[in-house]
Amino acid sequence: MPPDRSKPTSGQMAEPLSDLAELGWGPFFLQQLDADELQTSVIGRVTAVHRSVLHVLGVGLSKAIPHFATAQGDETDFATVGDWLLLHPDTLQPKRLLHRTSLIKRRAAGPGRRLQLIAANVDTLFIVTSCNQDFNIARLERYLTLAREAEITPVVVITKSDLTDHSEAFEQAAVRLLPGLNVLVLDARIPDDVVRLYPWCGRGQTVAFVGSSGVGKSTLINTLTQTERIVTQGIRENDDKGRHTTSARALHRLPSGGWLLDTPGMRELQLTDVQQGLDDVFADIARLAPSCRFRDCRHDIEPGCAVRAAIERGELDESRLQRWKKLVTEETSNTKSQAERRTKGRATGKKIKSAKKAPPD
Ligand SMILES: Nc1nc2c(ncn2[C@@H]2O[C@H](COP(=O)(O)OP(=O)(O)OP(=O)(O)O)[C@@H](O)[C@H]2O)c(=O)[nH]1
Ligand SMILES: [Mg+2]
Ligand SMILES: [Zn+2]
Repeated sequence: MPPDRSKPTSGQMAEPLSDLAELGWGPFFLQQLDADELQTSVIGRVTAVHRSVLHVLGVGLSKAIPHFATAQGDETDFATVGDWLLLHPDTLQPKRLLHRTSLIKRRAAGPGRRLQLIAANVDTLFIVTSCNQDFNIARLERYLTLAREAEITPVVVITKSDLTDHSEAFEQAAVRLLPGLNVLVLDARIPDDVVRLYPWCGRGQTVAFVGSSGVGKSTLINTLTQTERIVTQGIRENDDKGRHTTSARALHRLPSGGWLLDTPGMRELQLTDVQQGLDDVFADIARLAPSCRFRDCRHDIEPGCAVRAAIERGELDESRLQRWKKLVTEETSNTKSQAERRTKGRATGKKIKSAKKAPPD
């Protein structure tokens, strides 16, 4: 019997698949296996992360396995939702974590500000905003920076086109942000509009949605899946104190054959180690900066500043420079606290063993 695709299923209870390509497997992952591994491993994708277990899905495989971590220099690398794992064929214990096409990470709140992995191998990030007060260039640039850094294709979705007579103005403002950026303006409640997301949601494609509260993420997802179920509500789990928390991160099957990343915590994403993302999204400023007279030029009042000169020539907006500075400040302070943590971790001799016991969230 073919699987029922009318409803998104959580990774937790999903049926095993008949073909790894349905899960997003492809040459990028295949080429990481040597002939021996290919013969002696079971391949699985992490479709849900729970407090005490990972759920993996594969060909004829749907199973809860222990959390898995490997050492990466000074850092511990935990398998996260979306990751591909090689499992031992008999015990189904994880053996190896495959390199990722993309990785979304964030900084934990509180002291130490630990690095948390949110999801791996996401193909498309739908950055959702709407044709009203929520539309904010700075916020879009911030999300674009995250997408670029994570190496995920961004698609800007501007909802509530029905509430304005000037939807082209919103579209034009977004299109200008990155060369070749895909921008969709639509009414999130209308299936004929939302089919425009389908090219990114096909077989084996993994997608995620980000955007402020109320912009229409759940509406888009409901229209995409054509069910009333709000799939963006996390799976409820008991925490240590017996309270309910929505801590699980999971991939849900979409009717179009893709996988939807469902995770709390996408909203509070901070900019950490996003130098490359910033250089991509602010390529105009990144290109000019090396021509400044001083290497550490802050593009403020320094003489011989190429960035200020471009502003004076009318080639660059002062407001864009200010937005860039704000993001650079955020990224610098977050990245610095990570470096401090790393040094501290080394000093106390924390090893992979102890890290292995702790789940990644
Ligand atoms: N007119 C109109 N209303 C919309 C559109 N998209 C969403 N809405 C409405 O906007 C409200 C908020 O939409 P949600 O889908 O719940 O927003 P969300 O992004 O999921 O918000 P959070 O879950 O809080 O992050 C709902 O009342 C929707 O019906 C649209 O394209 N046009
Ligand atoms: Mg919602
Ligand atoms: Zn300068």
